[in-house]
Amino acid sequence: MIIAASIQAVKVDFILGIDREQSKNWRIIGESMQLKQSNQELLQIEYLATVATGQNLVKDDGKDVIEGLTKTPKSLPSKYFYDRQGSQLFEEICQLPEYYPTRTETAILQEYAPEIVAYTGACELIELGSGSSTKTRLLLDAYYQQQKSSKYVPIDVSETILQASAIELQKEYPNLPIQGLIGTYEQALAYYRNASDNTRMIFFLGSSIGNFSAAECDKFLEEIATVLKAGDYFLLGIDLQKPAAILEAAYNDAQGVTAAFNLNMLSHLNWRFQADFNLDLFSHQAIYNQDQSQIEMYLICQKTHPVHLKKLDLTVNFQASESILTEISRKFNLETMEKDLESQGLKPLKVFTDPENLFGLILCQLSL
Ligand code: AVI
Repeated sequence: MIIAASIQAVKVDFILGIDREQSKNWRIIGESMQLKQSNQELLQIEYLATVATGQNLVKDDGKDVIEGLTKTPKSLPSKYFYDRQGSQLFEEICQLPEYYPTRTETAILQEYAPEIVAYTGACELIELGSGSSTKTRLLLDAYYQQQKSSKYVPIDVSETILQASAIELQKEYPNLPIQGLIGTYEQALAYYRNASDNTRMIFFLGSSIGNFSAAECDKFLEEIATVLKAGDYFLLGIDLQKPAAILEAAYNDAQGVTAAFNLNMLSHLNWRFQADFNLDLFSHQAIYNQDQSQIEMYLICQKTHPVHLKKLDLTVNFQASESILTEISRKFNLETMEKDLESQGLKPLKVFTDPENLFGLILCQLSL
């Protein structure tokens, strides 16, 4: 959903259950935080909030949980994977032998980052869903070496990860201005609607776009095209269609990290909404839906029982074998995605892939 209200960066006191105590290395300056003893001109962390309400949209009121758990079949929004533990588990998933997307995209960036710089020239780099910014370093290195980056803007909902990676990055790239923004993609895009004279490249890596439904994906690309000005760039990472066996192995790893990641969503709901999910009564399942070209992750209930979510004043009855859909991860066809981008005015300039065509990176430019 795209937020119509205008967005500005403001200080808020509580996000995702993490309180300001954890930010004792930070001091509040006006509407943002800057790291003590850091080069204060160069590193800044801000929270995105709606101007109209002053409300932070990362910390929502759980309406989406009520909606998902009271309909048939049940589902939960995948954003609830990412509390502190969930973000940590996702970092572990990225290192798994079966989970090829991260290392394949990294290899593509290793090989082609200098070519991407050659296409775009100097620009402001805006990363949606930056996480620990690991792969980003390959791009930053290439831009930095050629003195082509004017600024790096990592955007993530996780305050802890954003702070930690921004501090690290500032040490590694001491002359690079970094403006970390804590918030959702929607907030970030609304914030970036303001025109800027600088050339910008928004990048969205890791095939996170695969976690959007087809309709959300169209809306997202439309919004990207609205936010950019003619001549700006968009770099998109997408996981490509491939045999079900490879995909199902990637989402059912032998060490059970993906299972822990999926189940952690219930722990997250437990602390956030004072719920009493018993994790032993649910199991992880990931299947490839060939017709929809998407991995579907479920939590399967093992025994009929009620669950109470105190903060939401909600009791939900679960039947044995009943499933909760927690995530879709769509797998794309490169040509179809190029057409979709083009139809939004985002003209594909170059497609980068690996030798096995597992993963693709598409560099686009908003039509002049
Ligand atoms: C974040 N996103 C792109 C991951 C994916 O592959 O869809 C999330 C994930 N879920 C299970 N493993 C990884």
